[in-house]
Amino acid sequence: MTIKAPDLVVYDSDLTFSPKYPIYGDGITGTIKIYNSGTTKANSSKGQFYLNDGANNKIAISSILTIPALDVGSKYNLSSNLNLNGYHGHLNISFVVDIYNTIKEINENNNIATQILIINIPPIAIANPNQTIYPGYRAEFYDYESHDIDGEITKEIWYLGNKQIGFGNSTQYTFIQKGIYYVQLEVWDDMDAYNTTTTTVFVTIPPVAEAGADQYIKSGSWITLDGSGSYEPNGTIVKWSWDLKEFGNRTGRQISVFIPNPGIYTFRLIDVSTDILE
Ligand SMILES: [Ca+2]
Ligand SMILES: [Ca+2]
Ligand SMILES: [Ca+2]
Repeated sequence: MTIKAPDLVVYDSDLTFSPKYPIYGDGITGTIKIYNSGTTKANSSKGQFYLNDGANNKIAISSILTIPALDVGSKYNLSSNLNLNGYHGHLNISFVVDIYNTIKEINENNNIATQILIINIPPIAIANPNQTIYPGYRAEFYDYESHDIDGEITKEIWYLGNKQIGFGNSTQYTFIQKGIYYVQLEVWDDMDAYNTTTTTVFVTIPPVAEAGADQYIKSGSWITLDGSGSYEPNGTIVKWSWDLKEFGNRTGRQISVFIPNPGIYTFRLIDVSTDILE
């Protein structure tokens, strides 16, 4: 004797998600195919998507959805936004058809489909700090602290400009021309999500130190040293460092030194630095 009844059926393999490999924060749509494999028409019924948490609780992640009446042998594609805000990692998602059991079916045990959905958190790219070099010098780049909280960094790509690309944890590049260069680090995780960051290279002409002309003074008087003639092609000099031998080291654009005794004194302006050059 053939039982005359409908049979709503869903299959695990028909439960799909879009996007297929979502990253955290994406809107996610669930889709399920619902069949009537019974021998009579199925009346309209209700279905819902659930998240099965680790403690065996079913958390509703869609509204209650209406499935229209289905003729024998027909199927219905049902899609819904899934409310998965705050969840990530491997998620066990189910769809249940005829949730209120308003339809008496040939088989009541084939009304749930389950799939694993993985929501990936993208990696964070962190490169070395900005740096300043002179033309013709080599800048070095490091993947300082890039990380992926739910997986691993699997690939690092450096975009150095001029179509030059580097790979791996560190790379280097020689900059010939002065200018400002933006080097991009792109890091990928084991779920094929990526993140980028930029580190800047300032390629600057070195400042020129000018200590001023030789001076002749009487012993027992003050001499003024003036570094004002120093210049910096790309910026402003903010620090002047003097080596005054037995009179010590001093800093300042203009400094005065008391010379007690006759003699020849060589004072050197050993370094000038700008607001951009460390
Ligand atoms: Ca069924
Ligand atoms: Ca039922
Ligand atoms: Ca990840």
